[in-house]
Amino acid sequence: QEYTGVKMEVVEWSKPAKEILGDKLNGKRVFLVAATLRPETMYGQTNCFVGPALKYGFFAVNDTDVYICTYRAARNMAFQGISTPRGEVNQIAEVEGSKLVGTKIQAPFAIHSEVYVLPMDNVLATKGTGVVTSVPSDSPDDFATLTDLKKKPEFYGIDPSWATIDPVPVLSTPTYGDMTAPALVKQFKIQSQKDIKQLAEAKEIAYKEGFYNGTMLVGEFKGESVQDAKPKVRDAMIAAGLAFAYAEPEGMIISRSA
Ligand code: ZZB
Repeated sequence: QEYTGVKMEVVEWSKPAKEILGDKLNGKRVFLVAATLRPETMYGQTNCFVGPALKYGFFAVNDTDVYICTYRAARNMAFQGISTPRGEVNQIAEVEGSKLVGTKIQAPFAIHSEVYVLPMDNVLATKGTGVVTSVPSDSPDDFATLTDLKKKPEFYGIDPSWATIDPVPVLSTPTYGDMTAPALVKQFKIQSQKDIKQLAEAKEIAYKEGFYNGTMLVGEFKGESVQDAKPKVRDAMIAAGLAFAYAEPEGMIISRSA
């Protein structure tokens, strides 16, 4: 599975992360790294998700940069030569996802250029980097989770101001218009992020609709088909130093149609 690793630079730490980290990072640039299959939707990021109970490592990937992701992902990156020296994992700190919540980060290519890290129950430790960039216009999981957070901020332990950004139209499909995920969440009567079965079905449809029938509404490739724009957005992000190719080894892939 070929993902795009999206680098989201930390702008301001959450209080708990700041306390834990102290001066461990001395002047390094730190990025949360999200694995996405949909680089063309990055214009519509409204936040980023971590699993509150998952462990995240801080990995020095070279002399200047630190990536935050699961250990498993850091190991894959080391073997893919994304970090140097090749094959070596250099972990400098570890925190629980819940402590990263409330951290402000840069969202590459997004219309809202700075967004917050928020909690999502369904983040899998076994897929991607364990960091998920959230695009509620086109990802049913993201829309359902963001809606949960907006409804019950105290329950999820977040400041309501971290979840105020609404879905941003990114692409349009003939059947669902410019808000594919909200339309599917409604159609499947999805109540929350706990409706895992319906969410999996909605995701499959959102992927297919977007890919085969979608037209870009924003960005450099506005007016082009999603199929054409997808690799172009990815290449532009990589050229800008904001992303990299990240592959998930065979055999570790979790089936998409559960
Ligand atoms: C942004 C995005 C925008 C995504 C969208 C999807 C969609 P899949 O299809 O099951 O392989 N993701 C990545 N890592 C994880 C994880 N560890 N746990 C849970 N979700 C994860 O999943 C790939 C997609 O699932 C990735 O692409 C990421 O969200 C999320 F408009 O990135 B995506 C219809 C989907 N739309």
